[in-house]
Amino acid sequence: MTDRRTDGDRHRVKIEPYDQPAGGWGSMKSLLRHLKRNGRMIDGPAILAKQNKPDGFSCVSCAWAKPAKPHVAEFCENGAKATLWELTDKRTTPEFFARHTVSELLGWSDFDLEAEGRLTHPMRYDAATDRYVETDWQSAFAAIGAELKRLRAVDPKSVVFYASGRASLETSYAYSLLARMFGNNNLPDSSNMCHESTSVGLKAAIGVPVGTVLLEDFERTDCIFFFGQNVGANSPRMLHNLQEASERGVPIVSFNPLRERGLEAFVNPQRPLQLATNRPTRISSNYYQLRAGGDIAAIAGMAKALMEMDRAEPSAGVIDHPFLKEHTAGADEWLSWLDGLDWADIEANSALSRGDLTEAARIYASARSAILIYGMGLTQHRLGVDNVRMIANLALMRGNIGRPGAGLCPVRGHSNVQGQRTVGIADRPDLVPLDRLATQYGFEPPRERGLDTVSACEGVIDGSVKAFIGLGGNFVRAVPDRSRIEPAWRNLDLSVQIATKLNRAHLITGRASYLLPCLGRTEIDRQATGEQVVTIEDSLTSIHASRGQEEPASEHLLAEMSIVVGMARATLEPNPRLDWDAWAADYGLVRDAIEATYPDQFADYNRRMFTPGGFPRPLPARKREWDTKTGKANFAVPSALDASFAAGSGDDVFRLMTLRSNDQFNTTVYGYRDRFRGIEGTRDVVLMNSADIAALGLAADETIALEAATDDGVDRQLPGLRVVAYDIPRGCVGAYYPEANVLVPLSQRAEESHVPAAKSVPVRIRSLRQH
Ligand SMILES: Nc1nc2c(c(=O)[nH]1)N[C@H]1C(S)=C(S)[C@@H](COP(=O)(O)OP(=O)(O)OC[C@H]3O[C@@H](n4cnc5c(=O)[nH]c(N)nc54)[C@H](O)[C@@H]3O)O[C@H]1N2
Ligand SMILES: Nc1nc2c(c(=O)[nH]1)N[C@H]1C(S)=C(S)[C@@H](COP(=O)(O)OP(=O)(O)OC[C@H]3O[C@@H](n4cnc5c(=O)[nH]c(N)nc54)[C@H](O)[C@@H]3O)O[C@H]1N2
Ligand SMILES: [Mo]
Repeated sequence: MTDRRTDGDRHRVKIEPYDQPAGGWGSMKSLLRHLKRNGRMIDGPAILAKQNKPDGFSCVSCAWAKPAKPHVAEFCENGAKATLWELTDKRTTPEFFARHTVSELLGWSDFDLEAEGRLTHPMRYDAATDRYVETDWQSAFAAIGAELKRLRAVDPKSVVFYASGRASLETSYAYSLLARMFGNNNLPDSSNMCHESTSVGLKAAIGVPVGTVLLEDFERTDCIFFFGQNVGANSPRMLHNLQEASERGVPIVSFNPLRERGLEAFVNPQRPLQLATNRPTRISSNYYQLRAGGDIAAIAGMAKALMEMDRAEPSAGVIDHPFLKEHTAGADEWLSWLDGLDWADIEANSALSRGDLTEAARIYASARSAILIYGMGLTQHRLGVDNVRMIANLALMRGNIGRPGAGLCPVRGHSNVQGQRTVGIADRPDLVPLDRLATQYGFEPPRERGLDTVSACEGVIDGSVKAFIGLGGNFVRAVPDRSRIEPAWRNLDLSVQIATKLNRAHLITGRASYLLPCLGRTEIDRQATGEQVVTIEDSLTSIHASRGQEEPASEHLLAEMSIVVGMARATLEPNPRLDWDAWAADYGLVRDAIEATYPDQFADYNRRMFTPGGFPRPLPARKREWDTKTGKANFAVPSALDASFAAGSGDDVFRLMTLRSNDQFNTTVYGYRDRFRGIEGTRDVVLMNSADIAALGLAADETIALEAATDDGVDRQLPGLRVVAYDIPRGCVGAYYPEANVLVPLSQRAEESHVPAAKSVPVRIRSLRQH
């Protein structure tokens, strides 16, 4: 993709190792740069002070928990970037669209598209001029409603209702009802590309599809493990919890192919003394650079070492046998599987030594309670679900679930992605109380499984999907196999995108396309009954109220709820039991409806949502009650030691990890400074081990192409990448997401959960030099 203009960050490429801690002065400088760029030097700091406060708004960046007693500034560098990016003073107006054809905009970078600022008017694509043109809300809803009614009469399963993980619980609940009343469970969400492996794996293992720790567990734990989660860039507020733990002497053990700065050292910008002296707190006490896809083997090695220690000293209680007996099923099979494992296989598949894994096991065995944290490094693999089950196995061996200071902690992505599932955005009908919805609203909900993200993509390609509604997100850019999906997308009868900023997905148009601009969460949401509050669920299952603080970016914006209601009213027949307009006017009524559908989860919702720190949803696993088929917590033996697709391929096949920089939120690129990795001014790089660079006869800084090593007749190439020598295990390479998505085949997804296997894509390196 070419760049329209040279962003201030981009003209000078600088690649050199970064030795500064996460946080500290680097984050202060970055904050200032983003205040300035978004025109918020004067009022920005006051706005940010409201972030993640009981009377303020919940951060629009990650889903990390908000404490009951917040810090003076309860935000991080990246949360501030997300807020300022939403509150920018720049606008993408109808005049902008008059100046640029859609074909021209397709040549712009992700950064440049969003940097134009907030969308201001509802727009309709006009094929004759190849431009988006202004429309009004009524005409937009009428046209969308007419098209949806037509499609429903032919096949109600031909429409997809995607959600990207930000919209509030109230809007998400209404949106999932719209889909079900329309006639399908086609409710894919970003979670399908993300923590679906968790939803499937943890439900089967411990009976809840989510993690089990609360914030207070961080204050009581004796040990923390990190598997494939990059805290410094993706959930930086957690660094405060880690700093406190580290200062108590708690070991923090990380398994990651890359040495991520935030997992190593942190200077808290909110501690003036630490900031002044720049003397960092160590985060990880032990760091194991395993091979991508090597976690099953690594955890198996730790578990085997635990078993050996337990046998050597049966009275030491290394394995919690009473817990295994009372609470678990499958322990015998698990232990005998471990018994049969060969250390040589474990070492080969993890690229870690027996000594390292035994050391990690010792740390784990010495801790009374442990928290096991993980992220995309586990979920985005062929055996992503087995990865998650392995983490659960490890926890179960020492009874580390359902007691203080212990538990599983998947770190969710979008700020309300977990909550969207809680209130019904799910392609799997077994996750939703359909019978209750049937009585509450007097309709027959569809019972057939709907489309998840990958199957929705396949439906677009094979033509069975005719229309797509996107409640936020950048679908076409975030999914795999762009080169196959983009052309197929143009055959859709209808593409509707509800968004705050322009992105590439909006430029891949269907026969009819609408771009509907909405309020962001930071903005005041005024409705007929007054200013509205919304709620979201954080990564630790706590529900919070969030109140917008700023004047909307344009008077023509509608709240996401109003847009969903507008589409519902234009599409569905009136229902005496559901007054959509009343919902749009008063979100308290929607919360009453949610409480009626989920009485145990949301008891006394309208009052409790203001609880400082949020109110936790009740989770049986926290009380050691196991809502599984066996009524116990289940061990599971994995189907292989290698989680990757690249297994068994030739020597020239590398495992590509697609990575987030410290200067992006998913497809939103804030800038070109991946400070922690020392890569600035460009995203067009491939990180490689220097021995691999030498073995291939490449030169550092040489420009190469990556090509997918998948023999299915599809040509997948990413040219123009500069080779960067990097501390990464041999055989693994790294490149940035979403640029590298073109290399990920749709077919390479996690078994069971269908999460695209974005962390070990088999690729070959093609030199562009003339020989
Ligand atoms: N600022 C910012 N915050 C974000 C986001 C963002 O883009 N920017 N995105 C949000 C979203 S939607 C999500 S899902 C989360 C994502 O947050 P994370 O879960 O942290 O996801 P990634 O950054 O994709 O990758 C995580 C780590 O996995 C490591 N890794 C790769 N392969 C493997 C492997 O095989 N094994 C192990 N053990 N590690 C591996 C990588 O080196 C990387 O450090 O963050 C959320 N928060
Ligand atoms: N190769 C590879 N692919 C991946 C991943 C990876 O690690 N590697 N990660 C995957 C993961 S974890 C995820 S979650 C997905 C992300 O996929 P998506 O959720 O679809 O993408 P985002 O980039 O988060 O969406 C950004 C857009 O959301 C819109 N937006 C922002 N705020 C709001 C709002 O408040 N309301 C509305 N309606 N719109 C808003 C803006 O227009 C912005 O352009 O990508 C996945 N794809
Ligand atoms: Mo995500």
